[in-house]
Amino acid sequence: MLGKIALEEAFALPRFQEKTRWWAGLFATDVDKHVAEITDVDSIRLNYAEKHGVGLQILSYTAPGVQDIWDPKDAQALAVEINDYIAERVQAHPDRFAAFATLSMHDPNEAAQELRRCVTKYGFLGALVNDTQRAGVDGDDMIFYDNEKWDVFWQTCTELDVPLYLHPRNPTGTIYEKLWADRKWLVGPPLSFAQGVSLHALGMVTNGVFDRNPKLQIILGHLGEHIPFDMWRINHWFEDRKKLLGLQETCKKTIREYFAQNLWITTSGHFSTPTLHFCMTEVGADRILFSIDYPFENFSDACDWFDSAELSDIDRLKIGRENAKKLFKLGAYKDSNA
Ligand code: GRE
Repeated sequence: MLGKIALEEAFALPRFQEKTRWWAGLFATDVDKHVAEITDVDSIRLNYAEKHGVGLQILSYTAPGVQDIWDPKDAQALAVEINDYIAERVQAHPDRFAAFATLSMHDPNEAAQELRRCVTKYGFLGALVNDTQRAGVDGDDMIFYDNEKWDVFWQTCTELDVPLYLHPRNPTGTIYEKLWADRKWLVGPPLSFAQGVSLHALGMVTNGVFDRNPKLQIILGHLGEHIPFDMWRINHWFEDRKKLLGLQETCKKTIREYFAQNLWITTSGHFSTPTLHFCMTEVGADRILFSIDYPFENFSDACDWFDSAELSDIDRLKIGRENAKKLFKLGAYKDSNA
């Protein structure tokens, strides 16, 4: 399929070669190739896109990124630097690249302001945040965005009418020591990423973020970070037990209604037809968006799979590009109507 849109596509700042190598060493089998791919915002990924029918790539700063920086001033300075950098790269290929804002999430007002700057000045399509923000004197605290303090930020998202992609980051500090240090192979895609993001997303659901901000749109990668598989069980416990015990006060709708009205899932890093079909049943083809997760995954695995997956033409178009066109209110881009 031509003109696919991909929206969990990472880049790194060239000046962070060392950090990029360290992170790549945890996940990539060919570190040099990974570093070259993630630092390129030009011909390497444009060539892959050309070959595999990706029309538009919505780029975002790699994990753990600014969420790893517990000094608020340093975090804000880096976010601004990243946004100014990627704005320039996107402007060089506006029909092929777009961007999500990178945000320091120490302070809801500051995050809202930087999001507003990126959307109004640069035309960014929303923001991507790597789960909780590290904070505190030694980085061992974690800021969640699922409490009322963050409503000012969520109001800005809805006012600007842009979604936020809630992306994973690695467990750190005490949480890493207590839960993951002795089972380090489960850090990342096998388990920790989905656990972190699903906790945060379901925290937003149960703490009333979507009731207070009914227009808010949140995107989850990796076919929903395990939540669709548990939909029946979550719904059963919310509706039949927890709401009778008090959850009703902060969470008026059902989990399925939040998925229909506020949540989106992408295929990033999860190229399985049975799982996609399952998600189409549980979440619906109207809320699923194609994505790759480049360069942690590659274009051919994602695109060859998606282009030949057993799907109706209508569903392939919806998931491959039409849903994203509507969500991001996109104009023409390369092969947008091919
Ligand atoms: C990511 O999307 O950021 C990511 C990593 C490491 C491994 C896999 C992955 O940072 O998808």
